[in-house]
Amino acid sequence: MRLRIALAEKGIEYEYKDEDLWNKSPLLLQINPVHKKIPVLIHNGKPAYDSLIAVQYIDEVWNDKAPFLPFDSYLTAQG
Ligand SMILES: N[C@@H](CCC(=O)N[C@@H](CS)C(=O)NCC(=O)O)C(=O)O
Repeated sequence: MRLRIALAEKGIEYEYKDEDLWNKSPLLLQINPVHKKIPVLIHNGKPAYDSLIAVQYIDEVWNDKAPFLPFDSYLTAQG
């Protein structure tokens, strides 16, 4: 949900793929071979995983829209 909200907030169109966590797809195993977890954001053919890191990635790449996070590194580190 975290990624879907972030993508919606930025107005980004995307393709959503459901994942059966009891029978993980070859795509998931290929793009997140260490953790094998969702969500994974694939952008320009490259994966970003862990939802918080992917949200930060979205915020930085689509930086023409209102930011989610403060630009002050100290504030960001404080969460
Ligand atoms: N901290 C990670 C947690 C990811 C996570 O635990 N995902 C769960 C689903 S919500 C998962 O893929 N579970 C499958 C498994 O552990 O094999 C994030 O926020 O992305």
